[in-house]
Amino acid sequence: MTPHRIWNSEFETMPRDRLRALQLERLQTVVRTAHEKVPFYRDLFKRGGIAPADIRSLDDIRKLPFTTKADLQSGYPYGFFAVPMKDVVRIHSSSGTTGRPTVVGYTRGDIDRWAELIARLLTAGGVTSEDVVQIAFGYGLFTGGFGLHYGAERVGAAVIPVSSGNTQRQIMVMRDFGSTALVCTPSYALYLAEAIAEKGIARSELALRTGLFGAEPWSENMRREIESRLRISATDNYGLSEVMGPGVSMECACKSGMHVSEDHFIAEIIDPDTGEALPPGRSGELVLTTLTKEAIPVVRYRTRDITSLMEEPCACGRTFVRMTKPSGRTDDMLIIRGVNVFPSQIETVLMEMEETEPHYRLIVTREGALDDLEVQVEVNEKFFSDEMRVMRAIEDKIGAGIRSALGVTARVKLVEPRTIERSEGKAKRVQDLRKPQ
Ligand code: DLL
Repeated sequence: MTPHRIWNSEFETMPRDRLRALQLERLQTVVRTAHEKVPFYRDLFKRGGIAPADIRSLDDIRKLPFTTKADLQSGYPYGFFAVPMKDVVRIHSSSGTTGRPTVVGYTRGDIDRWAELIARLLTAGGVTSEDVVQIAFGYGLFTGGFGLHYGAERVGAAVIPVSSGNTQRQIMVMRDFGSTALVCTPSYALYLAEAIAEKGIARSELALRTGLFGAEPWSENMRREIESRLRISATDNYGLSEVMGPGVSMECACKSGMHVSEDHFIAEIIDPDTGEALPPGRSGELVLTTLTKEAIPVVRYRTRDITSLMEEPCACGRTFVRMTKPSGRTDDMLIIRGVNVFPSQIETVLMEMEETEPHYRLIVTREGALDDLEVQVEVNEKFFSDEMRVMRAIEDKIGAGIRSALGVTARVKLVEPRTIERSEGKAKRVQDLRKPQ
């Protein structure tokens, strides 16, 4: 077996006691800076009865209040900046689908560290200076395109900044420019795989060997589907604009959890209802604190992403904790007749059925006092039939699968192949018509 490639062994394999000492030192600095430079934090700490000098150990982080998305939104646009605009060299923003967008800034040092973190991510996913990296994330206010770009250059790869969309051009570029690594959302990777097959392009015409996917939840079954359709190895990576963008955590070749770059971030898991810290292994809401961000230090940010932390050592040699694939967000969780349902759990069931394609949509409505969940999923061409009876039997089988896995009854509706809208970025699979749109 080839040894695991690590971009920055000094930090990525640092003994945990040294790492913890480094984290404490950096945490103290961040809390001091946030207190000194950002009025919001000064007020927040004051209301919480805490002063920077009270942070004497890493566990003291729990004394600090949380920061929420609503807090960041209240500072729109620059209320959270800890440096003057002359020191800011880049601005990105969240899409603002849930209210006001959050605007994030980066100093030159932040951009430099971001490239370092992305270089770690790409190296963990098997990318080297030999690779031709096709970046099909949007370049723009979204952090995906530019974020991955600078890290790929740092690794020394040949970067193709094709950006998102225009699927036919993506395929042309992939084939003619000899892309060896693909960077995009998992749902777009699947769409590309389908479009490549439809075009009748032989696998031997493509040099693609690896894919680095993130920015949305995807199940293990979805990974298998993408790996077999594109015949590549696929790794996951996680991040969010409020905290930096991509590069917070990434999978290594072991593909068993994403290593959090703990020299730059502290990760905690809390019970989303009580705010209580949860021990390793327990699933809850991820809370992140930045340790090195200059333009916007973020203290105990409630990500709303549901995951758990694994402290066991990893075979790759990295000493950073790993987070499991986020199952979803607290605000994406559907409550169907009292049962908590994450779309990714339904995806897992659907992907186990050979009769269906990995394209689905969930529609939630309310009839009187009762919630109704409709699962629309494309039927595989091979199983498509004009006979109602045959289709009904497949629907019943899927319904039974969902009931036994999630304890919820869903109405399953098979739809014809290629009728569900494909996504070029983050897939929108849920329509909750109970909420005002
Ligand atoms: O999606 C940053 C990013 C870009 C990450 C490219 C990875 C690759 P936002 O648009 O602010 O930033 O969305 C952040 O997306 O809170 C999660 O809910 C979700 N998310 C991101 N990565 C993953 C992942 C970027 N690997 C939000 N698995 C986060 C599951 C993810 N969810």
